[in-house]
Amino acid sequence: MPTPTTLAIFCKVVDNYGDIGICWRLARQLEREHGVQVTLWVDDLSSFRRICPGVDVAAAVQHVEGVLVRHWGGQDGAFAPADVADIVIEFFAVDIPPRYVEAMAQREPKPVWLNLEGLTAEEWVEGCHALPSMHPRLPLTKHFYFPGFTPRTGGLLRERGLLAERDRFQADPAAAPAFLTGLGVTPAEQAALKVSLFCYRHAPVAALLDSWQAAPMPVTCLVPEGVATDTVEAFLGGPPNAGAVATRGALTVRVLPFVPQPDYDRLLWACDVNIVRGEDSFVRAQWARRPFVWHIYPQDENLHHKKLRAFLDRYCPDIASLAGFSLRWNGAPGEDNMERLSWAELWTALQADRNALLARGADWEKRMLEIGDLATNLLGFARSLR
Ligand code: TRH
Repeated sequence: MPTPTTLAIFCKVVDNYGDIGICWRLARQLEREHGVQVTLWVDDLSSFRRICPGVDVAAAVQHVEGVLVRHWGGQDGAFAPADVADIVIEFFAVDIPPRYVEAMAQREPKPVWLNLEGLTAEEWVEGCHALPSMHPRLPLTKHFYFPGFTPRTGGLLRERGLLAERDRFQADPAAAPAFLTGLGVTPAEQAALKVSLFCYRHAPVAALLDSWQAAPMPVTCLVPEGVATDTVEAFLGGPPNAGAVATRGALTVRVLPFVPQPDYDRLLWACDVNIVRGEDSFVRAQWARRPFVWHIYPQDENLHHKKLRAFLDRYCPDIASLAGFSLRWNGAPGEDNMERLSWAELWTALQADRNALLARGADWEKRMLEIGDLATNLLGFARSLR
C-alpha cells in the first residue's frame, strides 16, 4: 500500500472564526475525501471549540475527526526533516516557525509549500494564482494559491456530499421544522419569513430591525449568540443570551446558540434569506442556494468596498435590489436611485426579486461546480509540483 500523502496546515486565528473555520473545513475534507494525513497547527483552540465542540482546549496534541490537531504556541520548537509534511500550507501568509522552515529546506524531496490566500472576486487574483516565490535564502519555493470564482483560480471549498445533503434537507418537509424546533424556534416563528443574521458589529442592524417591525409580512430574525449584541440587547430589553426572544410589530428576534459548523449549514438551508459575513459563511450561503446578503470583513481605506463590488459585478450585475441592499448594508456608496430608498423600500425591492435571486443562486452554483472544489484543486496542484 502506498504511504499516504502528509500535509500540514498552519493557522493563526487573527480574530473571529473564519481563519479556523476555513482551515478546519479544508483539513477535514482532505483527510476524509482524499485520504491525506493532515496535521492542523492552530494557535487558538477556544475559537476552534466554538465551531467544533469535540476540541479539547487543554490538549497540546489531539485527534479530531481523524485530523491531528496541534496547539501552536508560537514557540519555535526543534524540527527534523522527518517532521516535515509532503505538503505544507500556510494560511493567509502566517509565519511558519523558522525552524520548521529550516527543516523543510533540509528535507529530500523538498515539500510543496503553498500560501493559501483569502477569497476575492477581483480580477487580479487570476494573474497571481499559482505564482512561485523563491525563498530569499533557502532552496525552497513557495506558491500562492487563491480560492476564487473563476476557472483560473482554485475555486471554493465544498465537501463532496454537501449539495446532495442540502437537497435532501430542503426537499424533506419535516427536516427544517425539526432542525429549527431543536434550536427552540416555535412553529409560529417558523411560519414567518426566516432570516438568519450573522454580521459584524458595525452593520446597520438597528435600522433593518426597525424596518422589519413595520414590514407587511412577519419576519423571524435568528441571530447566533454573540452577534450584533448591543442592538439585539436593545431590541430584547434584556441580555442577548441563547433562547432570548422578543416580538415587536411584525418582527420577532430570537437569539440562537452558536452551533457547530455542520449545523450552521442546516440553519442556512432552513432560512429564507441569509445574512452572512467574512469568508466561510459567505461561501456556505452560496451553497445553501437561498438569497443572501454579504457583510464583508472591513479593511483599511475601504478596500473591502472594492472587493464587495467585484463580487456583486460577477454575481448580480442585473439585480439592482441585491446590489443596492448589499452596498447599503456595507456602508458603500451605491447608485443614485438606490441611495434614495429607505431600508423598508430596499427590503421590499429585495423580496420582490426573490424568484430572480433563487434562479441566480441555481445558475451561480452551476458555474461554481464547473471550477471544481478548492481541496481537490489544491491537492492536484500540489501533486503536480512534486
Ligand atoms: O468569523 P468571521 O468573521 O471570520 C473572518 C473572515 O474569515 C475574514 O475573512 C477573516 O479575515 C477574519 O475572520 C479574520 O466569518 P466567517 O468567515 O464566515 O467564519 C465564521 C465561521 O463560523 C464559519 O466557519 C461558520 C462558523 N459558524 C459556526 O460554526 N456556527 C455558528 O453558529 C456561526 C454563526 C458560524
